[in-house]
Amino acid sequence: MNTKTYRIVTILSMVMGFAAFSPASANDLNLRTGSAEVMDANAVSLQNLSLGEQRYNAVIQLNLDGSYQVLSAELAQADENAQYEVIFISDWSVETHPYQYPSGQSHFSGLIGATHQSHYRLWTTGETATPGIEQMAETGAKSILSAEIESAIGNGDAEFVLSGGGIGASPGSVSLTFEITADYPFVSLVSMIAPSPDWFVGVSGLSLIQDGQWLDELVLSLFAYDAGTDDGESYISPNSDTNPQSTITLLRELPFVEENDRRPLGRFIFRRIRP
Ligand SMILES: [Ca+2]
Ligand SMILES: [Ca+2]
Repeated sequence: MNTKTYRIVTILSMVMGFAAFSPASANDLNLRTGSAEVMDANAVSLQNLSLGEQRYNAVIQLNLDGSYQVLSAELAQADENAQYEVIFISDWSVETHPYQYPSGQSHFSGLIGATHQSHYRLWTTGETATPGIEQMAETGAKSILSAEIESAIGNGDAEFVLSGGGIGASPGSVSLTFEITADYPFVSLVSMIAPSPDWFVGVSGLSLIQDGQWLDELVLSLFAYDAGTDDGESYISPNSDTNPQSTITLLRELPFVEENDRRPLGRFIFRRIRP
């Protein structure tokens, strides 16, 4: 038995919970598997066998005497490229957030973000906002943030700029379709809450690959963040630079948290279109 075959048998034995070389019948197969396909009368193909953090695909021959034989097994890899749609749904209304709600004015600026590697951060709570995040959070403009992302792309930290529409009147929704690759499987995406001093919603460093596979769907509730760059405390506060600049924080007070009730403003739904 060569090393590779030994490793495969060991893997399957661990998954099945059998001693390394015990015979097993089809009825004894107790695998956590994403899907199984009967190849012919004697063989089954098993995809996405879970073993710790890894997933494996295997073809197993089932013998008449109840024994089995591993014909092949390999680490399951995510496809190199994927395409996703992100649907931004805003529930933010006078019903969800009655305190000083800016009726007739409430909207969200155009989506802006990036696909990137794990170490890169477009924004992080507890850190100071970049000039691009400040501009986005205060005015909804994308130019500085786009330039920062282009610079990160030039450095090899990010791959694509994600740029989409906003929500002209909240509640409402908008969607954006984007490409993503296995080398840059993380997404960061933001939108300004408007009107507001420097408040925004978004995600930071979200991986669309889990356990080696592209996710089918991921739903994330959106809460309000303060960019730490403007002092205003209500939706229509006049512009007033925070000096010195503060850090990005999750807003835990009015108008977003009332009597300890912190309701999301909406959600991002990431849906895989292909493969
Ligand atoms: Ca602020
Ligand atoms: Ca400012």
